[in-house]
Amino acid sequence: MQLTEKDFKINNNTIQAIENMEISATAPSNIALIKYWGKHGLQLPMNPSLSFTLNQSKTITKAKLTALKTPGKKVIFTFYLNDQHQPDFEPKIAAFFDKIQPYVPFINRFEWRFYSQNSFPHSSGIASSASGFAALAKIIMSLEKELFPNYQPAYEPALKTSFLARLGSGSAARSITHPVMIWGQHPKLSNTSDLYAVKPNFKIHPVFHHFKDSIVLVEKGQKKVSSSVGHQLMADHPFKTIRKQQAFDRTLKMMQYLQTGDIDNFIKLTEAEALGLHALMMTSDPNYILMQPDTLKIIHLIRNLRSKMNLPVCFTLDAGANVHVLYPEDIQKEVQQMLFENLPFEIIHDYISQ
Ligand code: 2P0
Repeated sequence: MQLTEKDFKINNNTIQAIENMEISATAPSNIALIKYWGKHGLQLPMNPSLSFTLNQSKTITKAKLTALKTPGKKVIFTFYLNDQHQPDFEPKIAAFFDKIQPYVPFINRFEWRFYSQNSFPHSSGIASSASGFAALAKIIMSLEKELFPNYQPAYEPALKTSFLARLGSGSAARSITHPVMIWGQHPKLSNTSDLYAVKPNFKIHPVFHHFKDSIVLVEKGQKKVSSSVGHQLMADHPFKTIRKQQAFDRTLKMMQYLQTGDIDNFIKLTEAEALGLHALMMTSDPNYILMQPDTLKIIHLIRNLRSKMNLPVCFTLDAGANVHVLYPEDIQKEVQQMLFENLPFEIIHDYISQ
């Protein structure tokens, strides 16, 4: 079943009286294998994307709510990261509240204080917007449940969580359930949607169980190009049409490899997709080179390890210089030792849980 935007509008007037409340939520980060790059309208993706949900890298957020006597026009809130007030983060959160208001009209009845923490180091270059907005969406869904205890929507609540999270940050739509998520409507995958991410309807092969993702932090700090700017560059990109078709085809292929445990083709496709993402950035107008010399060194190191020691290890990249090293659990000793001996960078060892 495919849901429409109307389905997410709450249709129930019996609201519980709540004065004060604390709600906490944890949401994982995710790493895309098939990349979301390009969007239109209200956070709608240009193509489907497919991701692994991480386990260690996550955001933990506590919300303290106080009911207002008169609901505000805008949602009133303050955002703290690691107990420090972060006014820089607030415009994006305010825009998120504006976008979700029609679907969760009760949010302006409260004044909110958010206390957020990431399990990964601050400014590590790991996207915190995915886990951050997914955690906020989970909190708002918990509040919806408290306020409307008798409301039983005709869909899994996780779909609305993903729907709301998407309106904060596209990749946040995928930070909802484990181990794999697909966001974006695909004509061959009947339950997929541009509005929310879904957990695909298949079991991943045991070779991918507890699959490792060691994130090598080549570059810490703020992203050089904001994702929103990057996505916009796809609007008039010379390779837009071919890229779209490629992402649709690759999503199906990746699903097949994940199911059959075809790790050789998984490696080939994962790396092609990572390099393709950077190739799109290098060929947009203006263009960007987001890899650093060390990014390339690590890529060569991984490829050497694969060819010389015959180990099924590969890499993927986000829109930045950091490298995600992906490999099965049974070779973790060899790979982690190689990373430790050769790379003078901080590394976060994460994994894909079931
Ligand atoms: C992804 N990235 O699929 C791709 C690959 C980065 C590279 O989604 O503007 O922070 O908030 O919707 O989700 C990063 O973009 O962008 C991203 P917005 P988002 O993970």
